[in-house]
Amino acid sequence: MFSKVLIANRGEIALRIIRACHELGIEAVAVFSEADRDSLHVRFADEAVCIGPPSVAESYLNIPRIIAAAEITGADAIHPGYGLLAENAEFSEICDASGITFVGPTAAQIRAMGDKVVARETMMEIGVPTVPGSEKALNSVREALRLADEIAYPVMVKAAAGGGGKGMRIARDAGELERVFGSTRMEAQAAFGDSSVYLEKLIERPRHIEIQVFGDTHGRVVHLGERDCSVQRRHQKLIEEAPAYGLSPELREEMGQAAVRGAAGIEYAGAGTVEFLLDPTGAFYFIEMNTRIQVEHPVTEVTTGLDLVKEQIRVAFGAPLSFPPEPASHRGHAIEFRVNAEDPERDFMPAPGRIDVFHPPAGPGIRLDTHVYAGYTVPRYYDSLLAKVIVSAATRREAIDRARHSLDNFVVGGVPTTLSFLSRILRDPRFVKGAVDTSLVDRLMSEAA
Ligand code: MV4
Repeated sequence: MFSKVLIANRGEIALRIIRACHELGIEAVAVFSEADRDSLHVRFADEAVCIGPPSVAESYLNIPRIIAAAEITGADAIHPGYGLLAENAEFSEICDASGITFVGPTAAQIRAMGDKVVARETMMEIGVPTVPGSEKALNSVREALRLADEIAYPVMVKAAAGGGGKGMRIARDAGELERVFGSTRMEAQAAFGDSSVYLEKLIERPRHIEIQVFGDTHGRVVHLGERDCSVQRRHQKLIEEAPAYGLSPELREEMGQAAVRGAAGIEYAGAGTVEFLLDPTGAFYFIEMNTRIQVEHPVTEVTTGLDLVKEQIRVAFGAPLSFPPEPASHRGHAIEFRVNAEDPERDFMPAPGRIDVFHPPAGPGIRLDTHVYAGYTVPRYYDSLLAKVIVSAATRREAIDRARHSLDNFVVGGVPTTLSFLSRILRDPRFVKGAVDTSLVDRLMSEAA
């Protein structure tokens, strides 16, 4: 096994990875910016290296500094966590060239899934259902108009380099498509330095269902079930759960097998997530594949009993998957709530500052992934995630009850948080019934509090 792993991240996920290293008997090296000196990931690591000023560009995205930190401390591998450098193909390549194992996919796999047109093409070839639309990037408005007539309006214009909701627009008729085509192209050029766009049929009122997949370097690929991440606001997930409510065992298995085909088709090793849109008729379509550990991985850990971060490290070392060849067994229901330092009264504006009181919930069926403590100051330079509360119980109904008590008894003083908004969702009859789709949060927001 590796003897030392560097964690190129911060916050709760850095702590999560440090714990996984320690359980595997591996020393953990933290890197930190000048704004993170007092962070727990620095305190809990075996060694810590300051890599620069607060801005991410100068610290957590500063590849030469991170590689230097790994070389100075003699780390065998780098775990990127999520966000930051996790899906940066160049970083994966540079780790390789430096003789450091990147805990994640190859640069080629990151590139193939990062370009959404290539990802679509790849999945179509493998036989994974994709949304009706482009087979390649569109070269002109005329081409777009012709294709839209073929698949029928409404359609979506999406940036090939986009993803996660960035760089996409709806067109309900030809006039709108003519306008939207040019603006999406310009926006894509400005945001990603790549103006390629493609077309998809608009799937209305979809659920966001994603499948956790895992591969090893010995040719085995499995899926570990699905997560429903439909409760989102402006493409920020607020609540994620496993299993997805109301899926038939047949549909669940069909989606799982499609995801495995996709991952196996690109010889994927490590943790990955295949995202699907599930329409109200029960048809599902591939939209994206994420080649990293995700924020919401704990709900899958809780329902399968597996440790996905330890598994990532083992697989990166070259070990075969540690779990038996039978399909993963699942127990009960898990729901994750993201608690952010944001003000729901002010359009969810990030609200950094000093946390003077911090009383998180605890007890049976409650897991807390956090880097926050009383006296901690949330820096203004990074995302505003304070904690993930993961509740579990035998049934969805009991998990919801447990969540209500947990969130109501979670006291955070000093900064506004999204706790009250999460509580509101938990009491919404549509959520409780399991009638979740991607429009729930907007409808809740437009209704009086
Ligand atoms: C779509 C769609 C409808 N039709 N594509 C948003 C994030 C990105 N991963 C893909 N997204 C969407 N793609 C087609 N062809 C609707 C969304 C979408 C969405 C998807 C999942 C969860 C929440 C969402 C909220 C708005 C739009």
